[in-house]
Amino acid sequence: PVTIHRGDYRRPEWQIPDIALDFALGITMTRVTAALSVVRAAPAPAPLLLRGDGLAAAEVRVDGAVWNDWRMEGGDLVIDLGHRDAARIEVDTLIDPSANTQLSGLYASNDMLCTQCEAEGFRRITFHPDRPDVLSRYRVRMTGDKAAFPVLLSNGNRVATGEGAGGTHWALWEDPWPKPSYLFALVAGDLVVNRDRFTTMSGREVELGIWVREGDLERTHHAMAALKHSMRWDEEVYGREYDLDLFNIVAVSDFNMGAMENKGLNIFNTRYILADPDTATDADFDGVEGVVAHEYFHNWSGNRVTCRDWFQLSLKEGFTVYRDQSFSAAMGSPAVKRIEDVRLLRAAQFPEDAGPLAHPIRPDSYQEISNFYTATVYNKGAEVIRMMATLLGAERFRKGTDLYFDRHDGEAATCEDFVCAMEEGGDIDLGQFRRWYEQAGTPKLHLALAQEGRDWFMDVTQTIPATPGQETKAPMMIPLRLAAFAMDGSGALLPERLATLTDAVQRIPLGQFAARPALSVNRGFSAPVIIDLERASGELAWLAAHDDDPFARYEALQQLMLDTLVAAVSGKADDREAVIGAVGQTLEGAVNDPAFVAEAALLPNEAFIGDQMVTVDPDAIRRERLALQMAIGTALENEWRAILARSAPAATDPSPEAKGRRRLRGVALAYLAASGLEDVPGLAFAIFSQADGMTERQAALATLAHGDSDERTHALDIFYQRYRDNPLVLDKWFQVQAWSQRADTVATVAELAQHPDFTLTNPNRVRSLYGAFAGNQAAFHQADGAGYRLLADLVIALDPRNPQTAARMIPPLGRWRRFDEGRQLLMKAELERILAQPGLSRDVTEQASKSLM
Ligand code: HT7
Ligand code: ZN
Repeated sequence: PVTIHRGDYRRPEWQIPDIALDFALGITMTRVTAALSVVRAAPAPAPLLLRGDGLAAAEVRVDGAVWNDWRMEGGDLVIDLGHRDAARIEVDTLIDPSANTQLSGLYASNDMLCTQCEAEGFRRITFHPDRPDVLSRYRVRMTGDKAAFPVLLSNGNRVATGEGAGGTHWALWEDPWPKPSYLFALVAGDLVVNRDRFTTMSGREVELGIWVREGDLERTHHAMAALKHSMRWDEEVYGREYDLDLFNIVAVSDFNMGAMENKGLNIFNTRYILADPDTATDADFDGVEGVVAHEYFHNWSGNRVTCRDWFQLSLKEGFTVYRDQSFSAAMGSPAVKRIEDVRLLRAAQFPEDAGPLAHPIRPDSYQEISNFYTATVYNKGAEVIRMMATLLGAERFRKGTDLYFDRHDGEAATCEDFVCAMEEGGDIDLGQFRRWYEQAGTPKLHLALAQEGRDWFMDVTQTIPATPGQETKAPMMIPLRLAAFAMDGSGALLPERLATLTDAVQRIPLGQFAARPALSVNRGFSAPVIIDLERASGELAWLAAHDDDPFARYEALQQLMLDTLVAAVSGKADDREAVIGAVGQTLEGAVNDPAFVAEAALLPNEAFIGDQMVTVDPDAIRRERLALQMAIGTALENEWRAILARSAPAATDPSPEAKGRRRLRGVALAYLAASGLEDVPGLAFAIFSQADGMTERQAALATLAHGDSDERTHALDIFYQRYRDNPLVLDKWFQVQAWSQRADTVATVAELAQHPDFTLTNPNRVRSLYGAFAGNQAAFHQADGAGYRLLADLVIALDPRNPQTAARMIPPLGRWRRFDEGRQLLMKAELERILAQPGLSRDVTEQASKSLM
């Protein structure tokens, strides 16, 4: 496979100011006539290279006349235009959307046609340079059967419609904003719309539409509210106004990712649009709000200012994730949102940064760009933006973003452009900070308190692990929020301050104290680093109860739990009583702040416990975590029962308080279930049956699914019968079983893969079973390798149909270095078996071969 290097970037030799596309739509045959007005952008007489993937050119016309001076190079079309500096190129292509199982390009989902062009799907529709630094104004004419496709949508504004021959109709769309091909979109289908309006800050009226299949309309209201909140928030916080008269969103069932920010026509996975209390959990509602915001925010961070090349992906994704995180924090509880974001970072990004697929947020090379839509580019990318915001402060950060948007509006920019705008707008030198874009690996800070007389210091040693292709690292610039407390209750000794680390070894003065202070460090998770700090006895419990930063309180309790679990797994003495005491104390806040208490009381997940160990022992981790859960459940039984005894808030109440109470009830039920009390299956079943919404119903079902009761079988059956016709809810039925802590989960997953409702054609269904299973550490890593075999079988079966989704299933197998020798051999054997398959896609080849390195 060909490797593409960031350093090889060359400016495009041709620009295409205008594109006219004519689609004669059909599910099994669509004819595309593309007219590109090309203009030479480089002095050298280079031929015009138009990328194609699976296309055949029937005829090429230049300035209206048939042109023969062209050739195919692989899938690409190369046209020799001699010394012409400008031309109108016309090419016809025929495509079969029904045969497009990759879900990239133009494809059919149910009976509708839709597109997905990021990153390189446009070349599967028509020949085009298909690189993000070629920006064009698009004019799109669509013709189709009126009965099959009553709704015809594309980017921008609909400027004309009409009736055609033989029961057809057409629509003409024009997008006034030049855009790269990856933002092109088209939808044709039988859809209904939830309509609304938004008045922008300058008083312009925008028509909003969320398009779904008949029957789903009532589940679009939350998405619509989220859209309007996002539009207002971007005006207020970033001064960014929407710029078209129309903003449409379409929900499709078959989609490789969460959603896509096509200009004026976002296309969404139904999972991130449809939500009502009966079928969606609070987490699902939050997911809808966050993804709607994310795609909307891309209108500026991604569309108005786009990426020069795909190595710059984090320019739009990291920044936009930071923006959507800030938005969701403002809509709900900032502390809880920060905890959730950090938990996700640790679950998905830290392992990536520590494994064979580690890469900087701005990668240096790739074989298949779809493999780089990663937690590193997205979530670590967001942390990097957050650190700049921390270093600059809110006001100067805003100056920086204003400068960035104004300076690069209408351009294809780079990460370097963003950092330069931050430096100028924020009046700060970010020279060393740029290493966050260059170096992979999670920095580790070893901290030690030192004393000289009454003066106390924090000694910091910064190390960054070697990652593939990067053996040695230079120290990073790290903003670390810290404070120090006296544990005698006399209050803070050192109020919060921001220390900026720059050196491999650095001493930070803390001040003069009579006794060793309790250090509160990386408050609010100000930097994506791992902290290693030896604590005095009782310090973590004290911080868990008294720290004035809620995130730091959460961290202290998690660290206490983690230390206890790691000690137990390693056969060392553990301090369960301290954990029980700290959880008990935290529960005292259950009435005032149930959402925070629920997050804080949760034990660290099994994978994160494994991340703390030299060699992961999945069985011991499962055993000791369950034992601690049982101990906490039993010791605090009365408290958990009291939480469940309070009446549940109505499922229709979406307030943060009600959400927090529901979350805490789920945590309480899980603790009681872990303690093995006899009445718990009955209690869980009662909650399951009486629940007036999906949050409680799913929590009870998931709890039952771990066990072995009649109630479990009964509840799974009821759930299936009730929701078998609702694909998003049926996904949950697969998911809770794949998450199960039962010993027979591998066999259950294998069985579920044969279930009539399981299908490889729908990525949500695949993720709900296999994605959940791969995250179930003890089951996936079953010692006989059956879990590995199951996942590898899936990759092999899925690759010919949908390589993007297949490739996303490989990283769990690439973590082999972290396990014992027996598991290592089994995991590597499965990666090798995958690689031995004939005709393997570029996507899977890259992920599997790098995973073996
Ligand atoms: N920018 C969007 C990326 C995306 C995508 C990438 C590869 C293959 C399919 C895809 N669907 C959407 C999503 C986002 O970050 O907003
Ligand atoms: Zn995005």
